[in-house]
Amino acid sequence: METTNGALNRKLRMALVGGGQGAFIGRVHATAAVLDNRAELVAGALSSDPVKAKASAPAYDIKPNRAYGSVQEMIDKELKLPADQRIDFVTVATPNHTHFPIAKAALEAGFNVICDKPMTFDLAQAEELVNVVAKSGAVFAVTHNYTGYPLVRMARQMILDGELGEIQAVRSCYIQGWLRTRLESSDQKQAAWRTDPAKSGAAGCFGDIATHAYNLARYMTGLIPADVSCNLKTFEPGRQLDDYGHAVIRFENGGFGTVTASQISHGRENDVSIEIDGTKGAIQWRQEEPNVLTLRRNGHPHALYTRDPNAPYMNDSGKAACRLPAGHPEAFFEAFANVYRSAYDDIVTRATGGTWDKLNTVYPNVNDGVEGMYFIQQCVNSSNENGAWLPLKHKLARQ
Ligand code: SOE
Repeated sequence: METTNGALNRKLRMALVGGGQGAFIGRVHATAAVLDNRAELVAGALSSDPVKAKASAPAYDIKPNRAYGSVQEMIDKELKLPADQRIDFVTVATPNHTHFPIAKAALEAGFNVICDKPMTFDLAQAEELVNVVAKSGAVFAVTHNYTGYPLVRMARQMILDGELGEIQAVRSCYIQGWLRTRLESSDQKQAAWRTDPAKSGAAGCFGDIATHAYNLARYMTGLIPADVSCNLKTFEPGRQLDDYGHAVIRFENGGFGTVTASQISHGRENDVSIEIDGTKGAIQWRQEEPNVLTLRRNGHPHALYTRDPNAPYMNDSGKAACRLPAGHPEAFFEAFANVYRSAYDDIVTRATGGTWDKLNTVYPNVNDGVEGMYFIQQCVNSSNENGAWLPLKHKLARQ
């Protein structure tokens, strides 16, 4: 088990925004954030409805005096607490259109922020948030949680170490079937806001899950994008936003990538998968079988890498993301917790007066968040221009 944050010698104090009754990802955040005993959930503004916000608190063991009716009330009252009691960070687990105002208010109050994806409602908000983060000096992480899987981190290190040679092609897919029908018309909360342009933003499927697939391709390969051609589609009659799409990406090194996302594929659950082709080898990974990664090289048997922190082939990046020995499956919660604990390292550094590299973080940061919003914007614009090639390299993205 981790020590309680080194020199800080105490648990970090967390506030959750969102996660009230009927929520999904809020509970995931609350579970992952405390998995390593480095943080405790002490406060929350769990719903935009003040009554529901307070009624949801017991489910998280949040005491009534820190179960707030609004984000502003939470910030005001937390700031009035003595420094050794107030929260250290705010987790934003709300629909997309509220990420920016909540994150901005928390950052300006001096709190660190862990924000769900996509980072904001549009690119303009994302670019402004970069400035707010810089001015605040706080830690900011975006929970592109698929970057937290041990074999994803092992593969990323293999690629950065040149084991696959030059990366020439990447195919990143995110295939679901849960919106095959108009679930949103049955008032299902998770479907309702994701399919509402006023809450989701310019894209539906491409905003909700293609952003994960694109972020994973960028995170694992390190390739710098040049431009994108995209076609989005709304198959379900009456739906306002895309529920399917393909994007083709040209990278600066001459490499080629594709991002495919679907919410309408019968029988598919949460099928994130990625295939990466290098000049010395190719890898394949699927989130629904996360403890196995396949490496292929012409003329060699196919190599099946299992998540084994004690295996000689497991590099330091993979090892650091493991909690259990081989054969004891680690998955969604542990990967989510890996994003949190990488962010905790920098939060502890900040709290003990240290400095850290704010751009090349292990966890997705505000610059990665901007890149995600630029991806959405350029894909929607390209699709509206019949698949026109549009620039995809953002000046604030990791280079
Ligand atoms: C629904 O598509 C969803 O909950 C996404 O919003 C999450 O980001 C993804 O991790 C799981 O599926």
